[in-house]
Amino acid sequence: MDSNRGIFFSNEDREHFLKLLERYSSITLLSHIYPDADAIGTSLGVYHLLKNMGYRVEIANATPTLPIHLNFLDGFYKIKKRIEYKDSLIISCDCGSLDRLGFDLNGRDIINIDHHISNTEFGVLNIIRAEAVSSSEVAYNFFKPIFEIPYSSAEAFYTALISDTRYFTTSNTNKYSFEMAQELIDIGIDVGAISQAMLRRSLASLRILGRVLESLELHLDAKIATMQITREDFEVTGAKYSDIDGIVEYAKSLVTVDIAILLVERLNSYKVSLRSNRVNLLPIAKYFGGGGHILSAGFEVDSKDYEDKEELKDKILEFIKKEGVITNNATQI
Ligand SMILES: [Mn+2]
Repeated sequence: MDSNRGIFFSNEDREHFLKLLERYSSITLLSHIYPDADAIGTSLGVYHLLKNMGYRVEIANATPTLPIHLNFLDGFYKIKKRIEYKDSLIISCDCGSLDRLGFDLNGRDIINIDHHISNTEFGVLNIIRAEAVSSSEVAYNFFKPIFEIPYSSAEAFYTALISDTRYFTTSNTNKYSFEMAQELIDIGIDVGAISQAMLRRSLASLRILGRVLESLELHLDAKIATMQITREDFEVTGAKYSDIDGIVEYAKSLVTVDIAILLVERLNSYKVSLRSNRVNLLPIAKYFGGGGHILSAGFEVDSKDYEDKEELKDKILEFIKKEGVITNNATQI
């Protein structure tokens, strides 16, 4: 990733934002369904800074159960399951497409803050920087010249930053990630305490991890690793969707592996996560109707379009073989 550029915004972008804000008496912060810590952290961070400026703000997410290890964040229990404000300005955080917000937003003005390269630009104002390591990096850099960043926002933005960079270990981590961390530390956040809180996990997440690791298979000279989670795995372990966040990284960590694939069986669909250290995954995700980032992408397909998940797995592997996604170059270190 290009590490020579910070995240930059023009004055017009910020003026446009402030103009939109003037037209509304209330604001609703949203993030994508089945949120990760970037989605929750970025939306909570923006929520706190707008509240701090005296705006009337609410925060909501359409997912029934949120990742409980984020409960240390100020405002976590204020996140509603539905939108209560009737005519509020919507601010979407970390969400690549409108359907992933999970609410009917017909006729609403949306400000779209994100870092997914595949973002469909569904906002009246789109504040999108694909080079940002987290949506919180986009939000933080956008707001810091115009609003004070209160402690609770700093904590939420930092949580989002360490989550999307996997504690500053992803290949897109750069000097700006650390600069942002330093500025947030200057606001007074306790990085040790945040990391310790973030590293907590539920018993169900450990139980399901054991089962997922059992499912590991290697393909194409061990360059591809697949893992799966069945509905039975969820039932037996009591795990929620939020308990499997990051599990795909275990498959990616194998020395031979260029692409890690996790297939998750849901009620009427299969959700697939793709991870790599060096292969562009977007062509695969897009072929199956999804999107994401270059090295971290995914998609969801109707289960009725496939005999079973084995057929879906074969189709993905077939596509990878046919399109030559894995080249000899790609495996050189
Ligand atoms: Mn993100």
